[in-house]
Amino acid sequence: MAEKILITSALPYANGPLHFGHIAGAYLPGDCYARFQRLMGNDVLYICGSDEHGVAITLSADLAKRTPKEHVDIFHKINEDFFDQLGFSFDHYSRTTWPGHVPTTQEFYEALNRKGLIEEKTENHLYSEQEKRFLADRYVVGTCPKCGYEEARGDECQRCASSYEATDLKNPRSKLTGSPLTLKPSTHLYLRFDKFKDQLATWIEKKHWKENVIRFAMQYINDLKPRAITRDSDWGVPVPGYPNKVFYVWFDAPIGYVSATQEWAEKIGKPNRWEDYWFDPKCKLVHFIGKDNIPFHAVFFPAMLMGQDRPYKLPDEIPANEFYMLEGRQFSKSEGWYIDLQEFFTRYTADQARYAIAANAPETSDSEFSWKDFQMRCNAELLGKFGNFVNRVLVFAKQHCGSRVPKLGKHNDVFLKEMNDIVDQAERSFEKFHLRKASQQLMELAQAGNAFFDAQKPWVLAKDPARKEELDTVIALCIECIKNLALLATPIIPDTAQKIWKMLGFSGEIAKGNWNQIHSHPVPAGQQMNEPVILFRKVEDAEIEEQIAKLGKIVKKMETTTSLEPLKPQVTYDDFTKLDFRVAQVLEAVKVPKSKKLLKLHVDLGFEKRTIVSGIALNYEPEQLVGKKVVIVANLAPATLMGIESQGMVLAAHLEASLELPEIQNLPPGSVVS
Ligand code: B3M
Ligand code: ZN
Repeated sequence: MAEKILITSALPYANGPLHFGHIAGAYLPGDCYARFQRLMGNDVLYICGSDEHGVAITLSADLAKRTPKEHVDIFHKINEDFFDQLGFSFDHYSRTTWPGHVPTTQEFYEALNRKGLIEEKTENHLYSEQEKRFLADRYVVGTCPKCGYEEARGDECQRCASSYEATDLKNPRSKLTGSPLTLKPSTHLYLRFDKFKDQLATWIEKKHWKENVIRFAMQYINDLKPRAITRDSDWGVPVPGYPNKVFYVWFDAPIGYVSATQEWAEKIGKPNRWEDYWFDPKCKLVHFIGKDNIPFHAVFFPAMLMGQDRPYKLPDEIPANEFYMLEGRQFSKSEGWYIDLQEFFTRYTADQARYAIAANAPETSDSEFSWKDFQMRCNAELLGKFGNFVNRVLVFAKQHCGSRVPKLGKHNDVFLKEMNDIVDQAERSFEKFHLRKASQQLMELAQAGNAFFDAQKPWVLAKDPARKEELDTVIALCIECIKNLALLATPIIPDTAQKIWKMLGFSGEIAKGNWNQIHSHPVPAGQQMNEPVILFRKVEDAEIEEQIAKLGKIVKKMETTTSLEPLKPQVTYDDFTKLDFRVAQVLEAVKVPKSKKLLKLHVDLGFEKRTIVSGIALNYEPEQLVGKKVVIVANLAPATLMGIESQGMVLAAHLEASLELPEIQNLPPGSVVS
């Protein structure tokens, strides 16, 4: 029986162009899954759209001297085009500024309100007279109430690591304009998330989600508090009865999944059809997201759904992926560390990008796009294994069989069985969101085909007319392999799969076919095949070197143009020699609970081991650090950070949000650095 599956990918902010870093986490895995489930004959609805509200958007629009609406119109279009260029198969790509999103968001709120889950509170918030607005914590700087550091952030001091309310900062200022901030009372609506604690815990207990999703969600569930769902702004969904207030973007954005489905239903002329997905307990709801969105999808949105009086369904699966970097650093257009996608698509195809990203998807740990890896995936795998097999078989079949599919004669089942096993394994990989593995299995199948072709030596068989049946059988089996390759390729590299389908002599679209049917029905003997075409072009060393060099240049340019910190006052040599810098090897690294920026490191100094708390968690994952030899200040008086005594300080280079640790390659721990 066909299953009903509602698939969503996180709604990207229409606040800048998307890049491969986004695609690898919440998008490509969602598209491949949707394409796979359609092949399985299921009733799939794949929904996405732009997230167009929130302060970040109003601020960027201001900076760009545009209205928020002009701003989101630009990026909605750019991002939608980008998805098209990559061959995405959304059934609908909506936006949270479409008019129908307003009543749906307001109804969600009204239902929660009717149940007594909304509460009003008046508190002081930081206000900028100059900017005429209240500022969110992350747009505030000031003097740390604990250590007096003057550039402390709104929520956490980067010098002493204490956390506080932004209203506790002394001399608070706007991070963007430097304007002074004052305290001004404002009334906000709070959603009583705390009341959902037990219901959420019982619900999540039965889920077999990735370990990190459950762990992360449970941390939030254990600590649920009422949260403000309104903001003072005129950009967003208006709050009924509260002029000048809009809903907080994370309140309206997930409701965007529902309103996008409603818009889709209107578009197909069946306005109630959205209910068949959202109100059907048997429909499977799958949210593809990046790991930073876990609490919203596994805790807050489910609570909002539980608090409705219509029978909304709760998410069944939340495949959350890790981060995807570019050559070891986060993608950042403002810092020049990015790929110019317009240029990319003049040189490379969507399928090359899709395969390279899928084969290296950040499923269990962070991964990255590197130009060398891209070249290897294109040349060694897509071209060398996959394209080459398809081409050599079809060219051979043209020469020796007049491009007609030969008859399968007597054979032992070894190769057929091997193929079937790989196809079955790939089916399970797609089913379980293991895209990376499915990509590997695609190459395994191509490799098996190559090995079979080589071992059977059809070119020898072709010389002996008495062995015609044997030859036909070998070619027929290779054509079966090509058909199965097209099948496995359909979710990942759909254009290539379609080209193969056509070369095999089929009309129509493979994407509209059925997995089991295609798999179990041999390509009919006698079918006339089409002229073989080359599937992939070789990516030359020179072009890759050019790309890598360009990356370096863009960054160098930006490094000299961004404002660097002014030099500190001069010190004497004696001052300098008071500091004892040493090489320390990281033995262990873990995140400090409740802190976004801190890692607790256990390091070896050669003569002793120490614990050091370091604010590098936004730039390094714990597992990246183990084994690294870094430089520390070894004679700094210990300081307690988040309750942990830090016995030293790790040196790091900073530029705006980027951070890099200098690394020692050869000298042992304990060596003096001076
Ligand atoms: N726009 C955040 C993000 O792109 C947010 C997702 C909304 S999903 C409902 O990371
Ligand atoms: Zn401080």
